[in-house]
Amino acid sequence: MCGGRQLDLSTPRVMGILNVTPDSFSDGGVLGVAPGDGSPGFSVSVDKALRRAEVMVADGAAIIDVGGESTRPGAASVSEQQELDRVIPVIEAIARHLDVIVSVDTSSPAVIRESAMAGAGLVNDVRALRRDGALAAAATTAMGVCLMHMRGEPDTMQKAPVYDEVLTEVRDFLQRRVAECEQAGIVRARICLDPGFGFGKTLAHNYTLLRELSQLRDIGLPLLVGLSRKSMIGNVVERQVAGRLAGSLAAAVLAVMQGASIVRVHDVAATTDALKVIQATQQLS
Ligand code: YH5
Repeated sequence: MCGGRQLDLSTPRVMGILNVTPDSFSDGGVLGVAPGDGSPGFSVSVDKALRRAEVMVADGAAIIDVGGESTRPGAASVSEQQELDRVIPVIEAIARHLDVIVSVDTSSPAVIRESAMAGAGLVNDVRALRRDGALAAAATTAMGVCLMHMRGEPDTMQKAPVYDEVLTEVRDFLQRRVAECEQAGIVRARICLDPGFGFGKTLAHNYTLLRELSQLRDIGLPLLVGLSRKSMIGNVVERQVAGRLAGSLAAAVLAVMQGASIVRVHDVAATTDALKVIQATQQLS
């Protein structure tokens, strides 16, 4: 499913988030170092990123999701070259040194192609390969793809989203994208699906989707969910980003209990423990 490698989804897996943006919401760009030569801009400390990935693998991550473009509303847009400069060295380092599947969080055809050559096994695209050339780029690789539902674009998506029935709309969208992928030559064994929590949805939409998540299993493909530290958790527990772990774990457990195969999280060790408790409960004796 994922490039040269097979991802075993017989038990749920943890995807660890590795942001390599200078303005990332959750880690404040702690991986960034000033270029130090007086040149403008930002360069990623590959070494720091690799060390952080190493800890996530030791903590139980099966996938490391490397992202160089912030999808936070209002975030600065990133040129393709900037995105390449940020993510490719990090992907190369992780693929070379760690026994883990590397995922690239991107919508850009060039980044998809270069990431595959650098050793990434999965494309995680919040735009579900809708950008010009992205579908064709992914098809020429052997990578897995995660197709996520998003209404609109990050800058505008939270402006009063309205759905007739959110689950039906998300399901129909994902099914259409799966059909497009298959037509482009991406076989179903390479595809996983994501309802896109927080992307063009109100709080009520997000909780409807979480409650009804099991219905997306009808499509017959593995489900990935990203709930970690999001506003839908923060709004309910009434805490800032740093205080959202317990709420995020509850949401991850609810998703996995409804059949989610992959959970995308910041807190790998804690989430791995939570999933182990689910697995122990489901083990027949
Ligand atoms: C996702 O759900 N999300 S980036 C705001 C936060 C905390 C976290 C307000 N990429 C997803 O993680 N890829 C992102 O606090 C994703 N699924 C997939 N497949 C947003 C994010 C976040 C935003």
